[in-house]
Amino acid sequence: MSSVTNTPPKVLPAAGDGCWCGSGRKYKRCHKPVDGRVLPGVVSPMRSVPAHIVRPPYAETGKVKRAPESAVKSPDVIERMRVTGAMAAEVLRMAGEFVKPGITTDEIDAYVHQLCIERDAYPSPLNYSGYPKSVCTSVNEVICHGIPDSRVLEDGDIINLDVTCYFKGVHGDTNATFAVGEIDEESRHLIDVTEECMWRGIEAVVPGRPLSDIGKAIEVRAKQDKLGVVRAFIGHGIGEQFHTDIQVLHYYDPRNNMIMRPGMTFTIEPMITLGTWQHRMWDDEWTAVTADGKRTAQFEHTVLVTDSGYEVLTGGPGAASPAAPWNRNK
Ligand code: HM4
Ligand code: CO
Ligand code: CO
Repeated sequence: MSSVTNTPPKVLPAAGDGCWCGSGRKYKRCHKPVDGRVLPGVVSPMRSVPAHIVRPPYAETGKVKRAPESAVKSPDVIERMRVTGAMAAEVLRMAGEFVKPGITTDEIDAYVHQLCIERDAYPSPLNYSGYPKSVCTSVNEVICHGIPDSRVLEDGDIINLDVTCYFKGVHGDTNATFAVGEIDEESRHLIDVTEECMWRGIEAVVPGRPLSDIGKAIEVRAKQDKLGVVRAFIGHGIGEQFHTDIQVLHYYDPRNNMIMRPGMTFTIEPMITLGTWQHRMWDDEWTAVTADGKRTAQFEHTVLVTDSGYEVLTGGPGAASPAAPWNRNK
């Protein structure tokens, strides 16, 4: 283990030689950059949040201590979650409008950070388990939790922005995938089907039914187009804590059998791929990429189970809706 390192040397090995990292694998099968894949850039220092903004408990230490939290929320918590959810939706919409070729993902982070603090909200990702930035920016084959850095967006990239705000003591979590300039047909189709998968999942939210209905609906739609469904990252309960113990799988598993009850709040956030569902983790321990390097897209909403179905808490103006194209002829 003494030779294991995270920092590449100045002189890199030949393709067939042992990797510099000490893994024992050949360099070309380990850390050799692959043409067309996303390269990590430089991560700027952590941004500060003005003292008057109320912080979640992990903000100072980076340590997430899970507290007991009821799955069914009180009317007061639900009302606060509507406010915070609408705020997160607005920040996501504005951040999406900011996306264009030539900007860096760090500039997107600076913008999202500013949009949150000017609304007196704390950007939930910041220092959550030590996450160093205020938004997740996941480009091309990055599945989720991409860290904003000095990488410049290129015409033809796709980018997911995952925004979570903490305001009035509750979190609102929503994400969407955006085109950078002109994108190819296959990427456009991936984005459109992924958004539809999210809505199929949301429409499966019915009180008295098991959570597994959500994953079933998503998986069925993805399979129609031979697309992959990522398994390692799942939707989650949300409320006074960013992630609570409700698990929302995006594929069918009969063991995901918790019954949906009015007042429950959770996210639905399918990650859909052009190839494999399997992932690899970068050395930063955050950035998850597809194992085959093919593109992936994601959409997310925070939803409330109601007496008759669902309410999207992160809807707001600009969000897609069940009136979207795939539902128009129903
Ligand atoms: S951390 N986004 N997401 N996502 N975490 C910074 C930005 C982040 C997550 C996350 C989806 C599902 C679950 C989780 C989670 C613990 C185990 C600490 C509660 O971190 O469940 O975190
Ligand atoms: Co999110
Ligand atoms: Co989430």
